Amino acid sequence: MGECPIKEVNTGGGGTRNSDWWPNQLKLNILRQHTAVTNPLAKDFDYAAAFKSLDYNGLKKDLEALMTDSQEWWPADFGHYGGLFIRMAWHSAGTYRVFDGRGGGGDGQQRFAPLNSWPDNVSLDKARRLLWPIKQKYGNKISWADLYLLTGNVALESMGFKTFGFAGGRPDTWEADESVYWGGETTWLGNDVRYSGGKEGVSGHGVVDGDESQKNHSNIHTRDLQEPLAAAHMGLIYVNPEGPDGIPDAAASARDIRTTFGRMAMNDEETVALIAGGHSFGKTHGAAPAGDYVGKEPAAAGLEAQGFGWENKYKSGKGPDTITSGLEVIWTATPTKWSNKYLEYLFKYEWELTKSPGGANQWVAKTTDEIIPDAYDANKKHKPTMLTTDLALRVDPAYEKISRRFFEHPDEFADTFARAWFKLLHRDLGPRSRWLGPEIPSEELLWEDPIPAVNHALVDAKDIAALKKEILASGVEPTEFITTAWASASTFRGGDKRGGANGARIRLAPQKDWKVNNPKQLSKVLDVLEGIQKKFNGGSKKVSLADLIVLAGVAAVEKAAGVSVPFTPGRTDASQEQTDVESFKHLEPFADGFRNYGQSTAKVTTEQFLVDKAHQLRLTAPELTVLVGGLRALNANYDGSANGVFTKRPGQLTNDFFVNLLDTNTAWKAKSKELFEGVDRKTGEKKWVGTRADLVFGSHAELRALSEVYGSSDAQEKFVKDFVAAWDKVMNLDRYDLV
Ligand code: HEB
Repeated sequence: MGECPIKEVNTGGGGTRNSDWWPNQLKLNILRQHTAVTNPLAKDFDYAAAFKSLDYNGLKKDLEALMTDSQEWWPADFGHYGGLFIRMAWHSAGTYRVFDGRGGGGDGQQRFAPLNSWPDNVSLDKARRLLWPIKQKYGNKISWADLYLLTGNVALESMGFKTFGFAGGRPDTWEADESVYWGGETTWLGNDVRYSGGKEGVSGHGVVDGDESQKNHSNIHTRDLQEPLAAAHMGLIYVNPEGPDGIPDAAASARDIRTTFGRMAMNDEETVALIAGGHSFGKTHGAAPAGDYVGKEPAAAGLEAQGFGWENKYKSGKGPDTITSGLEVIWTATPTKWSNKYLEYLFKYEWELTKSPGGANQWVAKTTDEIIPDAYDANKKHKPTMLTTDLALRVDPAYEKISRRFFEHPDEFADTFARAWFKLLHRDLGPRSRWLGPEIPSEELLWEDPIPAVNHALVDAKDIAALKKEILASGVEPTEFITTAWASASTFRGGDKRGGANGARIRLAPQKDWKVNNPKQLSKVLDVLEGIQKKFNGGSKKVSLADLIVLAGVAAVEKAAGVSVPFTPGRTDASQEQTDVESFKHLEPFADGFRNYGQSTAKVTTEQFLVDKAHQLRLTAPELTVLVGGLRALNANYDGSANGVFTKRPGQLTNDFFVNLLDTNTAWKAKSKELFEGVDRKTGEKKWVGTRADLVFGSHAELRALSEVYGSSDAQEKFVKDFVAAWDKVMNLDRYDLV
C-alpha cells in the first residue's frame, strides 16, 4: 500500500496533517458534524412535514413494482429483488449496538464510507442504485434512511410476509459520520484489536475467504468481544458466515451470534427468528473466487465507476456470475415466497461440509433431493445448502429448542420474526413522537421506552412561579437540584435517542442506583420534589415529576445566575413496568466529565470520554466548554468534590472556572494520571485541584481558545447566556414533541 499519498497533495487540505503528527491528540471533530454547512436542504426544511406530504401508498406501489422489474445491468435472482433489498435494509439497521446506541439505520449512512465499502456490503451498491429512480421521483419527501428500511419492508410484503408495521422519520445526514468506533483494525475482516489474540484480516477488498491456516486458531470458544462493538470482524455487520475466523464450527459460531445479536438488542428468540426469517428468502453469491475477479470497493474505485464498486470480471459479472460473499447457498425451494421451509430443511437434512465455487466453507444436505431452483436456469436444480451460521440454529442447544418450536408453530415464528424485524428497523428511531406515517403499529413495545401521553392541563406561568418558590424554599441546596436535573436529562444519547428527562426514569431502577447519580443525595432530592408534587396535584392541576425535576434545576440555575431560564412543561412519568431495566443498563455512563465522574481506561482518556459524552448530548465544542465551566462554578460534581471547582464562591454561576484555570500565576503539577494540583507560582500556596476533564480546557489548544472567550473580562454576560442556552438544550434533548 505504501505511504499515504494525500500527504503530497499540494492543494487545500493536502499535506501531512495534525492527526499524522500528533495522532494521540484529543479530537473535537465529532462535535462539528452534520451541521448546516454540509446539509444542502434549507435551514427550515422540516423532514416530518415533507414526509407527511408524501404519497406513501404511491411510493409503496412503486417499490413493489420495482421488486420484479429486473434490470439488464443488474438482473434479479429468480426475477425478484426481494432478497437483495431485505439484506440492504438489514445491513443498514444491523450496525446498531446497545452499548453506545450508535450505528443503525437512522441516518442513511450506508451511502457513505466506510459502510458503503465494507466487505459485508458488497452488491448493496447495486441495491441502492436500483432505488435511485424512485428516490428521484419522491425527492426530499422520503429520506434515503427511511427508503432503505421501507424497501426492506415492502420486499417482505411482496413475498407474502405480513410485517408488523413501519414508521418513517429519519432525516438524512450528508457526510460520512466519524463518531462511530467500528474497531481499531487496519485490515478488512481483521479482529486483532477487538479480540485479544485475534487475527489480522485481508488488505484491499475483502470478500469473505475461508482461510485454512486459521484452523489452528483456538480461542474461538473463549474469546471476548471488545465493547462497544457488536460485529465479530472489521467490515462485517455481524458474524463470519463461514464460522468464527472462517472455521466451520457451528457451535462456536452460535457463541459469536449470541454475542453479536445480543449487542444488537436481540435475545435468543429474536435472533433465531431474524436469521431463519431472513434466510427464508434469496440466495448468496459466490460464483468464483473473489480474489481473482473482483475489483475495488466504491470508496477506492475509479471515477468512471460512478459510486459503484466491486467490478466483477468473472464472465458476465452479474446474474449467475455474481460474486458477493463468495458463498453459494440457496436456502429454500421458494426463495421469493415466505414459507417455513428454512426450518423444515434445517432439521430434515443432515449437513455435509463443502466448498462454494468461490472456495468458501458451506454446507450441503446429504440427500438426493434436488429441490432447489436455480436463480437463472429453469432446467437446473440444486440440493439444499446452508451457512455455518445457519447450522448454529440447530447445533446450539438453546437455539435448537427455539428453532424447533418455531418449526412446529409457524404462526409463532412469523409473529416473532415480524416483531423482531420491526424492532431491528426502529430500535434507534427514538420515542414514538418521532414516528411518522400510516403504518405505525398501535401496540406499545417495551423497547421503545414508552412514556405516557400528556392527559392533563399543563402548568401555566403562575403555577411555575409558585412551584419555583416552593422548590427554593424547600431547604435543599440549589446545587442538588442542578445535579438531579442534569442526572435526569443527561442520560440522553443521540446515538439511538434513548434516555433524557422525560419519563422521570431517574427515580426508577436502574438509574436511581447508579453511582454517578449519587443515590443517597438523589433519593433525598426526589423525596422533596415528590412532596411538592403531591401537594400541587391535590389541587385542580397536575405536574409530572419529570417536569418538576427539570423545573427544580431551572429554579436553581436562575437563583445562581440571576437571570431567567426557559422551562417548557409537557413531560410525563413512566412506570417501572414501562422500563426495561436490562436495556436501560446500557445508558449508565462509564464516565461523565460534566460531573467529574469516572476516569481513563487503558485505551481511552478521561477527556476522550468527555468528548464522547458531549457528542451523545449533541453538543458543540463551545457548548461543551460553557457547560463544564458553568457546572464547576455551580459545584455540581457527582460526589460534591472540589475537583475543578476553581472559584471562591461555589454555587454562583460565574466564569471563575475559566478565569482561574487560565491564570498564569498558577502552576500545575500532576499528582497522578488523573489529578492535578494548581499552586501559586510565587508563594507555593496550594490553590486548586482539577481532573483531566478540567485541565484539558487549558491544555488543548482549541478548548483553550474557547475558554479564553469565556474567561475574558467582557465575558460574564455572554457566559451566563450561553450556559443557560446549552442547559436548556440538554433539558429538552428528548422533547421531540416540541417543534
Ligand atoms: Fe443473511 C444473504 C450471512 C443474518 C437476510 N446472508 C446473506 C449472505 C450471507 C449472509 C453471507 C449472502 C450475501 C451474498 O449475496 O452473497 N446473514 C448472514 C449471517 C447472518 C445473517 C452470517 C447472521 C448469523 N440475514 C441475516 C438476517 C437477515 C438476513 C438477520 C434478515 C432478517 N441474508 C438475508 C437475505 C439474504 C441474505 C434476505 C439474501 C440476499 C439476496 O438474495 O441477495
